[in-house]
Amino acid sequence: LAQEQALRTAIVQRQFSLHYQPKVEAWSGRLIGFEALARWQRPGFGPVGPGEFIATAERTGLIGELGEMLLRLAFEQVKVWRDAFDRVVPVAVNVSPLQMLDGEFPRLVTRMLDEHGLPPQAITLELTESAAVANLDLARDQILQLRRLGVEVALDDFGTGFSSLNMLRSLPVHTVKIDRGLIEPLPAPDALAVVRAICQLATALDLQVIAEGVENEAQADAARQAGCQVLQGELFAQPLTLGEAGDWLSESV
Ligand code: G
Ligand code: G
Ligand code: MN
Ligand code: NA
Repeated sequence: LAQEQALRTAIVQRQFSLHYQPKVEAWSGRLIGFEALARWQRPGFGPVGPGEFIATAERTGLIGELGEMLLRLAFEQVKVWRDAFDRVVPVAVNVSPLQMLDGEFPRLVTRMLDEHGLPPQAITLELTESAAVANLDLARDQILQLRRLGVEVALDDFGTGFSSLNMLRSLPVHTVKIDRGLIEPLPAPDALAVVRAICQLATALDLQVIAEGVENEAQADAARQAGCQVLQGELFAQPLTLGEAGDWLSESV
C-alpha cells in the first residue's frame, strides 16, 4: 500500500523518465531506432528500474495512467529529435498487456500521433509477455487496429516462458524480439540452432527478427549468421540518458 501511494505521488509529480537503447541494423551497424526504457527518479532512492514498479502499477490499476505518461514522453522526444536532426528516429515503447488490451488504446495512440504531428512509423510498440496472451482474440484485434494505423508491434522476450509458437502465428505482429536468454549462450551450437530456427520461422511468417542482449562480437556474429536483421545490446550501447542518445544521433547518419 505504501508503494501504491508512492507511485500515485510519482505519477502526479511526473517523476519518470526514459532511457534510450540503440537498435542497429545487423549487417551495417547503422542506427535504426531506440527502445525506450522507463526509470523512476524516486526522491531519496535514486533511479528505480521498471522491474520494481511496472508490476505494482499493473496490480493497482495505475498502469493505464503511467503507461500513457511514458508513451507521451516517447512521442515528445521523437518530435524534439525530429526538429533537431530533421529525421524521424523510431522509438519502441514497451506496453503492458493491460494497456494494449484496453479498448481505448488504439484511439489514444492515434490522438498522440496527431497531437505531435508524427507519422505512425515514429513509434513502435513492444508487447511484453504474459497476459496478452490470456486473450489472444482480443490481442489480435487490438494489434490489427494499430497496424491499420501504420503502427508496428513487436512481440518481446520471445522464446521465454510466456511466449509460444501459437502467439507468433495468431498475433499480427511485425517483429519478434528474441529474448536475451537465447542470445547469451551464442555461439554455442545448440543455442545457434534454436536462434536459426526462430529466424527461419519468422522469415516464413514474414516477420522481422531482433536479437536483444547482444554483449559481444561472437554473439553478434552468430545472431547475424542465424538471420537476425536487427541487433540490440551492450555491445553497441547500454540504455542511454537523453543527452547520450542525442550524441549517438548526431554522430549517426
Ligand atoms: O531497463 P530494464 O532492464 O530494467 O527493463 C526491464 C523490463 O521492464 C523490460 O524488459 C521491459 O519489458 C519493462 N519495461 C521497461 N520500460 C517499460 C515501460 O515503459 N512500460 C512497460 N510496461 N514496461 C517497461
Ligand atoms: O523490454 P525488455 O525486457 O527486452 O528490456 C530489455 C532489458 O534488457 C532492459 O532492462 C535493459 O537494461 C536490458 N539490457 C539491454 N541490453 C542488455 C545486454 O546487452 N545485456 C543484458 N544482460 N541486459 C541488457
Ligand atoms: Mn522490450
Ligand atoms: Na526482452
